[in-house]
Amino acid sequence: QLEPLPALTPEFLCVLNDVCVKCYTDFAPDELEVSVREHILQDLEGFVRRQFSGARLRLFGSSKNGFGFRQSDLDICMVLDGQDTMDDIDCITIIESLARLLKKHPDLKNILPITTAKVPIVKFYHVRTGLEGDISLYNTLALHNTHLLATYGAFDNRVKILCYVMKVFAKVCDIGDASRGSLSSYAYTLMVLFFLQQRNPPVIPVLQEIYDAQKKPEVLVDGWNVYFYDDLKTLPSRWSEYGGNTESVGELWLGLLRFYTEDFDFREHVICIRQRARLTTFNKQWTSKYIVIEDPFDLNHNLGAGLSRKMTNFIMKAFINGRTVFGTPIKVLSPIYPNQVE
Ligand code: 3AT
Ligand code: MG
Repeated sequence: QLEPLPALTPEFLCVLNDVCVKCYTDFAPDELEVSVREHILQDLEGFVRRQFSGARLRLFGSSKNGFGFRQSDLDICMVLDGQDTMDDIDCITIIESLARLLKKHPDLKNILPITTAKVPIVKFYHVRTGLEGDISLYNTLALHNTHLLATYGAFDNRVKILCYVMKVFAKVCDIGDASRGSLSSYAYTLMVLFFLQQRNPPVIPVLQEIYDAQKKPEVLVDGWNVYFYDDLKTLPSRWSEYGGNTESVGELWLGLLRFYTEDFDFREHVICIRQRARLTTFNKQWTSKYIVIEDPFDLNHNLGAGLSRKMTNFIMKAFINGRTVFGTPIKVLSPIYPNQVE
C-alpha cells in the first residue's frame, strides 16, 4: 500500500497547474505556423512530382498529432499513386534519387539520405523557416499511430497539456533523443497515455478496445490491425467511465511522476496502450529489456529496445529528480531507488 501524497496546498497546486498549462500555451504552434507547414508540404509535393509523377506527400508525427512544438521537425511520408507497398530495395533506390532531386530545390539545404535505418529517410533543412524535416516512404503505420495520438489528444484537453509537459520535461532533462540512445517523443507520449488509461478513475479510454460490432473490426496495415474507435462525437456515450476523473493537470503530472517512480514495475509490466489489462514482459518475452513500451499497432516493436542500462538509470533518475523539483520528493532511505537497474 502506498503512502498518501504530502498535503499540497491549493496555492501550490494552482501554481503547478499554471506551469503545466504554460508548457502548452508557450510552445504550441499557432495557426500561422501550422499553415506554413502545410505550405511547405504542398510546395515539396509539387517539386517531387517533377520526377515522381504519382507522388503524394503527407505530414505525420507532431505536425499532425496535436503535440507539436514550433520548431518540431517536419515528418513527411511519401507514397506513389496506385502502389500499395514498396520493398526495401526499391525504398533505398528511391530515397537516393529523391535526395539527388531535393538538392536542386532552392529552399532546401543539408540534404542527407539515410538508408541504413529501419525506416530509410532523406533529411533536409528548410532555409527560410529554419525547420528540419525528413521524408520516408510507405511509413503507413506511422500515419495511423499519428491519428491514434491525435484522437486521444482531442478527447480531453488534459491529455494534450500533459503530453506537452512530458515533452518539455524530456527536453530539459535531455532524455528525449532516440538517436542518442534515449527514448523518442513518440515513446514518451505513449507513457503519458498509458498512465492516463491506468489512472483510477481513468482519464481516457482504450480506443482499441471500443467497437460497435460483436468482434473487434480488423483493419490490416502491414499485417497489423490498426483499428481504433475514432468517432469523438459518440465516444462519451460509448465509454462508461466518461467524466469520472476530474483531477487537474497539475495533480495528474505529480501522479505521473509518482506512477513511474513508485507504482509501475518496469521489470514486470509492459507500457501498452492497446488494452486495459496489464501485459507482462514475460508474455512478450521481453524480460531482458529495461523499459518496455509496446507499439500500439506493431506488436513486435518495443520502443525501449535500444536503451542501455546506463541510459535507463539516467531516465529513471530524471523522473526521481522531477519529483523533488515538483515538490513531492520520493521517500527512499536507501540510495537504491525503485526501478534502478543494477
Ligand atoms: P517531435 O515534436 O518531432 O519531437 P514527433 O511525435 O513528431 O515529436 P518524431 O519526430 O520522433 O516524434 O517521430 C515522428 C513520428 O514517427 C511519430 C511516430 O508516428 C513515428 N515514430 C517515431 N518513432 C517511432 C518508433 N520508434 N516506432 C514507430 N513509430 C515511430
Ligand atoms: Mg517529429
